[in-house]
Amino acid sequence: MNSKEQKTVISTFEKEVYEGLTAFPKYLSSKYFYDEVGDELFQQIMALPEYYLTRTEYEIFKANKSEIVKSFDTYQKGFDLIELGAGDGKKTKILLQELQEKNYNFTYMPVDISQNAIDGLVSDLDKGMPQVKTQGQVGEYFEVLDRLRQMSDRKKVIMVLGSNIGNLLHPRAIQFLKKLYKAMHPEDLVFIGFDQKKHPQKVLDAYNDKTGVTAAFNKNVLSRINKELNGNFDLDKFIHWETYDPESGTAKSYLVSNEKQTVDINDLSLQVHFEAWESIHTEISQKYDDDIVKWLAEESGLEIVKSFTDKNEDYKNYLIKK
Ligand code: AVJ
Repeated sequence: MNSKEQKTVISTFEKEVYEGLTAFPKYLSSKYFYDEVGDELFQQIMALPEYYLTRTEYEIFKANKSEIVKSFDTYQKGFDLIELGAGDGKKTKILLQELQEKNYNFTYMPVDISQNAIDGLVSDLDKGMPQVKTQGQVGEYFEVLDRLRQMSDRKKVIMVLGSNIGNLLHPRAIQFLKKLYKAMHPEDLVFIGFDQKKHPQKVLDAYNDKTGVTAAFNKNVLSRINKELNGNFDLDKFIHWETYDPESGTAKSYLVSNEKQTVDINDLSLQVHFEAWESIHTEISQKYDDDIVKWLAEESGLEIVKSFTDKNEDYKNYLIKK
């Protein structure tokens, strides 16, 4: 093999798929669930009766919108409202509407890695809420935060909704919060959602819906490997399996091979062998309580100011300062 002729750029996806499927035990990152198909499946998940997270955060915003936006800008001097991983903005619109009605001076800055997602959200807001100043930001979270810190001295309120932090185990969550800390001026705030520990069955049901949408979402990483790396996974030979450990608060998703099989991934020149019932770990969805969130914040140099929750305390949004 001539290395000069083989000078192909290896993408992060290729590298991580190779690493994860040659490791023992096997794993793949949940960030690869999200392509056009995956985004659509996640929209369906958010509408599932079992998936309480989105609905509950929406209810918390509706019930507390006035107090929430007051806590963003106590001195009414104006601020930038930055949302990391903005999605379709349905929940955020409640807060934007409230800020608008109460005449707060703010600019909404949704941040996403996908130009497409940002374009869609910005044009939707320009139509539906033309009075709200919106500046979409495309890029990696921390690259954008860096850019913003250099750009303006305005106060920042950084939102991370949907319990997105739950995809990180505690050490990586602390790394993430430390990076937020570094991007913050002393008066800046973080407004962040953490899904709470609850009846273990309710957690399991949220990630194992009857209609199989979550299973399809989980298997979408295999579809992507088939499409993008020329693989031949047979999706019917893997089952979606969810576990929840009430002690650690960690929900985990797996794809389990239901027979001994070999899969080819041509673009990686890789053959992957599966024993019968061997697993691929694909996602963690961490659940929290006040003590854990307090510990994560303290480890990162941050401090909880207050929190907002629903009547079952299924989900909490924390206002956090430096
Ligand atoms: C978007 C990461 C918060 O873990 O609850 C939903 C993703 N995975 N169903 C979550 C997800 C399966 C979701 N987060």
